[in-house]
Amino acid sequence: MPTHRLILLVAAIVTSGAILASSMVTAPQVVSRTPQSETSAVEQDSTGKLADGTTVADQSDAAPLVIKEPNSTPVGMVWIFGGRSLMGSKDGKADEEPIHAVELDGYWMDSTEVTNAEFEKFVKATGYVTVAEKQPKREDFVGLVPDVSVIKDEDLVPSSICFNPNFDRATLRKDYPNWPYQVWMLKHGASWRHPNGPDSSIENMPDHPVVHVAWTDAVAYCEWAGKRLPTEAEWEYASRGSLAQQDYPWGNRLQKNGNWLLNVWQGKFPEAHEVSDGFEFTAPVKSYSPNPFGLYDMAGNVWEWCADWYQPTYYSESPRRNPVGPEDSFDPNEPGLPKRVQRGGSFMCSPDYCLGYRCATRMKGEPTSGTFHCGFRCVLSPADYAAFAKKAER
Ligand SMILES: [Ca+2]
Repeated sequence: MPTHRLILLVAAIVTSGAILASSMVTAPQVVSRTPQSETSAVEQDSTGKLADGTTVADQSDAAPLVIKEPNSTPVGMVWIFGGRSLMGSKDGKADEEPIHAVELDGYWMDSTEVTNAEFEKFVKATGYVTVAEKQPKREDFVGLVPDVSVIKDEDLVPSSICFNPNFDRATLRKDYPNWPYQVWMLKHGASWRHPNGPDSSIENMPDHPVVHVAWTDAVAYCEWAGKRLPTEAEWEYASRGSLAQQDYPWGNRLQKNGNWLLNVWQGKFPEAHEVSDGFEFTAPVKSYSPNPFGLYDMAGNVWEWCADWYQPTYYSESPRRNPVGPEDSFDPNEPGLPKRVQRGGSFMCSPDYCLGYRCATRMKGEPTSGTFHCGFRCVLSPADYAAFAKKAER
């Protein structure tokens, strides 16, 4: 995912017709349903045998999983019953392996991505200003780019990342690991209020997912709402909707009767955007059918921030019960830049680009960079319910 900080550098050093600076390009990454029984775990057959060959009875190393919904369902959320599921895939990049079993206690999850209307309510209540709306300082980039002096003064203005439809087609090099920097641009004045730049508005888009929110902005919203960001394991578990090892949140097909089941990119990326699903950018939430858990847009529409730091090898060491991610991050494509996990893909995803809409696909973003195709949704643990309910009375 392009980052605000690096795109500033690219803007400074890329001359017309040139490709990315070699100093930035490192080694390519090798890297509705209610449970049939509220006592049954995900992906187990009628005998209790799980997909990884173990049984429910093996879950004896800790307190019983929280499976049954302990309180009334908060408005706009759905209960994700606890259980066991296989996480990861052998069909994607190396960071999706190894496939491993995780056990999660139940939680509530927003049924949709946080919308512009919801985010506006937060901003009006708190006066919060997002990263994209603030004036960046040159010193903000010390340690993150080799030489902050190359950043142009005119780029040190409130801005965020958008697609550049006028990218230089003659010099596009998809064999470079960071080639997306060639088709993304820092747009001055772009923010959650102006998703496609200062001339755009969300006036008629209250039910679209909010975008141009950095991870830090999403966390601030969650704290205000009395909720939190999902862990990466919670996100994938919820995405799978209790369906074992399917490609997408509802099964293995992207279309039904010729109709698209999600908002993604049709056509060759980034040259041709056919928009045959009807949405060039974001779609209103609930434009497509939910997954078996009752969650909308768990594939496509906008990427969603997760709580975890990103590391490509984390699955080799992930604890089984309620994993929360590594203690710090590492992205081999951009070493030195901290990255948080993003999931679910967006309207910019296509089969020849990122396949981000697969349940198992992992993405990462620098926590203070928002983009025009990334938003978030929240979760709530039973342990936090009382505090949430108190806040909800506001
Ligand atoms: Ca679309």
